[in-house]
Amino acid sequence: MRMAGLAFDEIVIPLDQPETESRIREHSAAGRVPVLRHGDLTVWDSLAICEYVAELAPAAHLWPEDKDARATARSVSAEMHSSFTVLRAALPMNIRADRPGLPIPADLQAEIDRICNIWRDCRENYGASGQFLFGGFSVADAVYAPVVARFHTYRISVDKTVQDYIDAVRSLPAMQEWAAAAAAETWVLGREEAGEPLPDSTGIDISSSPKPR
Ligand SMILES: N[C@@H](CCC(=O)N[C@@H](CS)C(=O)NCC(=O)O)C(=O)O
Repeated sequence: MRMAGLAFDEIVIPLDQPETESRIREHSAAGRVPVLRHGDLTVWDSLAICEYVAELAPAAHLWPEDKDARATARSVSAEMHSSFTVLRAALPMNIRADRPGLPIPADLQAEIDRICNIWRDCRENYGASGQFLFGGFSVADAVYAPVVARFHTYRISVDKTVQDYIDAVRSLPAMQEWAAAAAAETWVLGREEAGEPLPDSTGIDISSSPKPR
């Protein structure tokens, strides 16, 4: 919505708290965030929200104008939405953390390779007019933004084409605001930051290290 230039109010619901579920259910029976409320309408699930925002703000061209590019953008967005379960579990998104050197088992590397191939193919075939997967910023970039954040947090090794794309996404003011808001949060996410041990480069259980603010 920031990229579309739409004004909105944000209600932040901290995850992994005793009241998290009931607070989310005040807004959506699906029990998951994000949820968009627009007048009497509730739209839930990130991809449905992206589709709705693209319709609300046609001037933002959140889907590519070219039919083939648009179909490819929808395909890679749907693939992100429905796949990469190993990456989601092994590299939890934590935009304020800095965790280089995590071991990368073969199944995780396979998903990383698939994502890099998607980004490279989109950049090479459709991206010439800009810095993003389909040139100008699109829903596909929004959908992959959390993966960009993970690749940076865990310093995943990538080639120049992919690194340039990561840098472009991370340079977006909206992305920097997102990172700054996360850095200012005072709570610690149970699963990702304090719960399950995540080995760092020395193999030490970082869950016993001092918590970030
Ligand atoms: N497919 C959904 C997934 C939503 C989802 O799993 N959201 C998580 C946070 S990323 C959530 O709401 N968790 C609720 C909880 O942890 O209680 C989407 O993309 O909107």
